[in-house]
Amino acid sequence: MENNHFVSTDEIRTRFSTAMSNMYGQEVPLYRDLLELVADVNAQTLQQNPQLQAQLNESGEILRLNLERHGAIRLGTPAELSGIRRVFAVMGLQPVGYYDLSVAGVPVHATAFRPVDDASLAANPFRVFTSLLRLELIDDEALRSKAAEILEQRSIFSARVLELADKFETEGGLSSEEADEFVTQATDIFRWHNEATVSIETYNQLLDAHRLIADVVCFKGPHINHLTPRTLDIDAAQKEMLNRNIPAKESIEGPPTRRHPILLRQTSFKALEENVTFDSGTEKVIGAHTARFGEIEQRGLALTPKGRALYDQLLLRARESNEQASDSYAERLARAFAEFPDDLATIRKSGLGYFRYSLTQQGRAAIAEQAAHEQDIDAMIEAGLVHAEPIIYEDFLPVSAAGIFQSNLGGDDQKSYQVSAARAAFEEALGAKVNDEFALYEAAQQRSLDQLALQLKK
Ligand code: OOG
Ligand code: NI
Repeated sequence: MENNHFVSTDEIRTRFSTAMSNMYGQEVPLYRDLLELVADVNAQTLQQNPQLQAQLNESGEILRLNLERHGAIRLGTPAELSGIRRVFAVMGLQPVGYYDLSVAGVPVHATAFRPVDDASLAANPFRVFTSLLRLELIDDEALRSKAAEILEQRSIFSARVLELADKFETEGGLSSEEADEFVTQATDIFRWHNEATVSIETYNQLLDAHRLIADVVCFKGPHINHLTPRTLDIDAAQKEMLNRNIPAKESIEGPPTRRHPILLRQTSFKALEENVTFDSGTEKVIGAHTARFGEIEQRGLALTPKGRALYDQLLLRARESNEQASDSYAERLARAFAEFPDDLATIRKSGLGYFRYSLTQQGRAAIAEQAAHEQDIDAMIEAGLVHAEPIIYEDFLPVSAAGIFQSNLGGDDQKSYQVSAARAAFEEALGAKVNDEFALYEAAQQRSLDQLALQLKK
């Protein structure tokens, strides 16, 4: 039953992402410069492209354009992960997808907590890439148990935030005042602490095992490590970072520049070095830690398993074909992706991407005049009766995520781990199964087709 005094999970998510943005802007002032840069690039892109402007106006997207699209956190224990799942559920975030980063030398696995239905994604697309440290990947047994012990001692949730999550679960919602209190408490989980919980010796030992292990283990909580606004032109944003002396990572992750963007492209500024106080119990020393940065993303068409397989194959080719040293990575990437069709009709007809189908004005008129009948979807599109709109990719890419991790850990050590994905262990820690991303896109496409079939039968 609808309960009128509850605020929607979408509203709680919006309050939360706003609070996070304000907090992070204060903690990392360079992040505010990044937001300004993205707003400038977006304004300029729209000015140069009236058609895009009209399209974003019509979809209402224009209102949300410069809002954050995602953030990222790194957790230490299964209990933290299952607790976070409960906290995020209050703001309408569900775990989607499993990402194994160990293959790329990062000792974590991850999921994306995100809205799953069309209306919630439209209302506020904020999501959180959430990693769980895989302590079993620390070789040194003594160090491994030490890290586990340190993590056991911290508790990242206040009693009140768990109480409010309980209340949400048992009563089905929160009042506006409770939601505000919840947002304050939830934001606090991700606050930066410039005092480490360990001595500088322990920190350095963990840093040696892997920089990321030190970042997760040595602090009071899982500080937010970046937030990410959405740009309409990531190539322009990357250039502009350099123009403004923002220390950009070397290359953009993901697919190359295309007429019709696919999946996700990302770039970031490198993590800042921040002062941290280390406490051995008898003395305090000031050291530094690098972990927190800012990122920019551009999203495009969601690919089917077939499209994704092609993407993975071409990406691998570009990354491995470095025989001709004179080629830049961007050139190799562009060359490899020449094989990925760049017109929407071919992409659609080859079953490479997901689309949302709807009647055009002409289609609606034809129905009203009873001149339309159910026929082949391609024929209806060609006749101008039906429009196929690309469904936007809402998830992440493991190879890209690894690139983002690597460029922001500071240091250039490359580790490798001889292990496989551990999805079952991750889901056990989470206390739930992760949603299958392809099934969600497939369902969104199918809903539009069902709706269309219904309209054509009338
Ligand atoms: C997460 C890196 C992954 C992305 O956008 O792919 C990520 C992290 O650094 O904790 O955020
Ligand atoms: Ni990110």
